Amino acid sequence: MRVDIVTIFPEYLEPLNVSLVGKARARGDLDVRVHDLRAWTHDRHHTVDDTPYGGGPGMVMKPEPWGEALDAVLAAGGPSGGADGPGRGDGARQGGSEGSEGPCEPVLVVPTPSGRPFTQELAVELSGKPWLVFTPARYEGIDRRVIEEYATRADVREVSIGDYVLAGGEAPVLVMVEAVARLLPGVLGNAESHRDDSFAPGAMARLLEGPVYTKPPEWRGRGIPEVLVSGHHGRIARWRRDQALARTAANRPDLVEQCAPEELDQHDRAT
Ligand code: 6GU
Repeated sequence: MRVDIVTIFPEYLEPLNVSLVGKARARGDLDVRVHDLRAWTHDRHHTVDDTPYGGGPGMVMKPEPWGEALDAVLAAGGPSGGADGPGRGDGARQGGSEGSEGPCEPVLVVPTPSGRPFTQELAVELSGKPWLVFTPARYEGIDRRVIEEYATRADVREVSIGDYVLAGGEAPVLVMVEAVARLLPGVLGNAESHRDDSFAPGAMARLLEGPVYTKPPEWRGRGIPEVLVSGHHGRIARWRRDQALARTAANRPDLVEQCAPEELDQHDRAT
C-alpha cells in the first residue's frame, strides 16, 4: 500500500517509523511518503493560511499550496509511480504493493472534526485500497474549493476520529494509518489476531473485548480466573463472552442495545 501525507509538520509523522507501522515500511508492505506543504509556497514567509471570508476567528488554509501539492503528489502516480516531488519525500521506493497496472484512483482522506466517524469498518475498507493520500490541516481547515476540486480526481473522504477537537489533523493521521496498517496482509504476526478485535465486523461486532491474563499465575496475591486453565474450551468461550458483555454494558451501553442475542451465540461458537 502507498500512503502520501501532506502536512506543515512533517516531523509530527515521525512515529510512523516506529513499531508495527515502521516494520511494515521496512518490509515494503507499506510505502509512506511525507511531504512538506510549505515546499509548494512561493512567498518569502511560506504562507499557508489567511483570514476567513465572512469574518470569524482563526485562519483558513489557502487553496494554492494545497492545489500545487496535491497536483504533484497525484501526478507522481501512487503505488506505481516513484517520484518524490518537492517537499520531503522520505523513504526509498520499496515496491511490494499492488498497482503496477498503471494509474489508480487514490482515496483522499481529509481529517476534520466535521467529517464522518472513523470506524473499524472504514479502516477495513481503506486497508483494501492501494493508495491513500492524507491532508492533515491546521487552523480552521482548508479552503472548501480544494475538497471540491479533488473530488473530481479522487475518492474524497472527510473523516473525524471522535467527538473532540484537536489542533490539527496530524494526530488523526497517525491513528488512521496505524489502524489501517495493522490490517494489511502479513503485518500482524497472527492473521487471527484481529478477528476478535473490539469493533471487528462479524459475529462479535459491537462487543468490547474482555480482560486478558498471562503468567505468572499469581501476582501480588492475585490469581487468574480458574476457568482459563480448566481446558474446557466451551466454558472459556462462554466466560469470555460474559466478560465482554459485562465490559460493554459498563463502558458502552449504546453498543449492547444494538447487539442481537444470536450474535452472542455466534461469538461462543467462533471462539
Ligand atoms: Cl480528523 N481533526 C481535528 N482537528 N480534530 C479532530 C479530528 C480531526 N477528529 C476528531 N477531532
